[in-house]
Amino acid sequence: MRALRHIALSAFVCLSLAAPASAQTPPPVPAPTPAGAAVYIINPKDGDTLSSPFKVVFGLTGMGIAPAGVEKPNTGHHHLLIDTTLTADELKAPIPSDDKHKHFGGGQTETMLTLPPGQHTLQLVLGDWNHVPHVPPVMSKPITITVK
Ligand SMILES: [Cu+2]
Repeated sequence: MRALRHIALSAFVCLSLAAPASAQTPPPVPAPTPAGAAVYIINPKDGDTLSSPFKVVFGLTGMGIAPAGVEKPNTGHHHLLIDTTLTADELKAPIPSDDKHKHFGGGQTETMLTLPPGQHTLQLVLGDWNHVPHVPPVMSKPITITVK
């Protein structure tokens, strides 16, 4: 009886040690969106024709700006999508970082952009401290501009 109890205990300890640490770390929980939150592009305007470099000004109401890495309720940082959009699956994960997905993790509210001549779309998406869009996502209406 005593030996059996010892074996059972050993088996339990082994199983506990075998569990990888990552399995115990829950995935990042996306931050909830407060009612009335909206993000929008102040400049340029939809349909504008301009030359590079040009300034893009970000607008946000109903929420605050916090730098990336700072977890604070009802805040986030801007992301500019250039000639792309986020799929339903992508909206549940950290926003990629490349030429089409620009992060403003320092809390910036404007940027200078240089784009090749032609038509382009711009869209803003707010991401939480972990770069994950809020639930529901706070996204601007996409605008189309023409670069001379
Ligand atoms: Cu980000």
